[in-house]
Amino acid sequence: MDEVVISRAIIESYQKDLLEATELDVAVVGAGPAGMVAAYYLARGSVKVAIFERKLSVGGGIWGGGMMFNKIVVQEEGKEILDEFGIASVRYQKGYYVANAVEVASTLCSRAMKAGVSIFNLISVEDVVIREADRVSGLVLNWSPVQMANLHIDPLAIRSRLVIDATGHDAEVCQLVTRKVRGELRTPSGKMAGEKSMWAEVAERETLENTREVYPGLIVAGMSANAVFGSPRMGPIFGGMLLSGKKAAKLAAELLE
Ligand code: 48H
Repeated sequence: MDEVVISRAIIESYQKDLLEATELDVAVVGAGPAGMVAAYYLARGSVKVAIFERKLSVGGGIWGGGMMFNKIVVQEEGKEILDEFGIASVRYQKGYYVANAVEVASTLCSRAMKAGVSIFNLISVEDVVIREADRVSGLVLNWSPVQMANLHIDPLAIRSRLVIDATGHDAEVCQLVTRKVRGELRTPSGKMAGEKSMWAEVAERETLENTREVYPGLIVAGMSANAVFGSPRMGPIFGGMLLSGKKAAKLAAELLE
């Protein structure tokens, strides 16, 4: 085996994937449950979709379950999505199902990739591209270690017909838009309302309602939807995240038509 051949194989293969991702139908920011589910359903509908994930690992907040007990809970509707992905869950009592966090994170990732999603880990979205009529039409990317080391290195950009902000509690893409782009988010105040304290029942319902196009070309999904619209957090129940991802995919597919 030749080290240089190994190196060339990696460089050429990665470069091909990244070049392919410079023109997308949908760019998803964040490989947590909402982002991976959204990307999975889009890819199954033959939409060209990639996920950009800041961290080394995908899965976002799934792995740690509740307070590091690596189990998550879903309700009846969430279980249907786990079933679709072939993820095992055990009925705890009526309306409450428990799944293994490691199985959830790894299977969502595996099924999304097999459906055709490209996942780029270790890449952070540091800005958006804006075009006519103040529409989000791409992402500005940099290596996460560049941000971590605070190096002054200019980013690169990709074009995308739609962007899904699935960045979790911080709703980073929406924050960028409110800070740097003209116009307002489609929230009552035009700004980000900020996430509220825990109330699982309301939070789960509202996550789904809040999954919308919040700015032309920008859909918000998962926990970031609640941060944008001022809804509560829900703790380690994940049905809302899965359902929000599925709704975001449906919305994106409709908007692409
Ligand atoms: C690239 C980025 C950037 C960026 C962030 O936090 P997540 O798991 O998000 P969701 O919405 O899919 O799921 C939320 C859930 O995990 C959770 O936190 C719950 C249910 N909390 C309830 C409660 O009460 O606390 O994943 C978001 C992903 C992460 O992997 C980030 O690293 C990534 O997005 N990310 N990737 N560029 N600018 N910002």
